[in-house]
Amino acid sequence: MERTFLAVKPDGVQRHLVGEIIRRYETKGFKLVGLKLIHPTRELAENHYAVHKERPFFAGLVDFITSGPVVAMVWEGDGVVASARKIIGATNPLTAEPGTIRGDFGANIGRNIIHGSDAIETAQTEIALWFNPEELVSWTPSLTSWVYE
Ligand code: DAT
Ligand code: MG
Repeated sequence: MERTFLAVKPDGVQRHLVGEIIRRYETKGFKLVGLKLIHPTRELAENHYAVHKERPFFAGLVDFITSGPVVAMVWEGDGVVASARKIIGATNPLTAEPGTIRGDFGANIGRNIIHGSDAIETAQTEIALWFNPEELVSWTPSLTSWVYE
């Protein structure tokens, strides 16, 4: 089953958006399989954003993501990678559609509240970076037959 990595960034945690964000993925019908509050090290943050290391905003991005606790999550479901990104919205909250997390709660590209993996392969890499295998839980939600045909 497809899995994605989502992280409520320090701004989302400070602004008490953790519950609201989890609610959106729960009520959508996705399954939570991993969850932890973690204050990321610089090494973890630099690894996570390695693809952006040549970009001018890289240092600021790493400073920001290491500035406080992050809620790291793994969610599972058919098509969850792309769907979770749609629920997040565009990178810049100013252009993100209303109804998306960034569109509803953000006003600045450097404070865009949540991270979501951009592809199935990226998700696998990010899950392995942020979680040990034993931290991921296999379970059967009792609502499955009401969510999936
Ligand atoms: P996304 O988080 O939508 O996948 P990304 O991978 O292109 O976006 O960039 C990672 C993060 O870097 C993004 O969430 C916010 C920050 N960022 C991206 N482009 C930026 C820019 N032009 N100026 C400042 N921060 C930027
Ligand atoms: Mg990205």
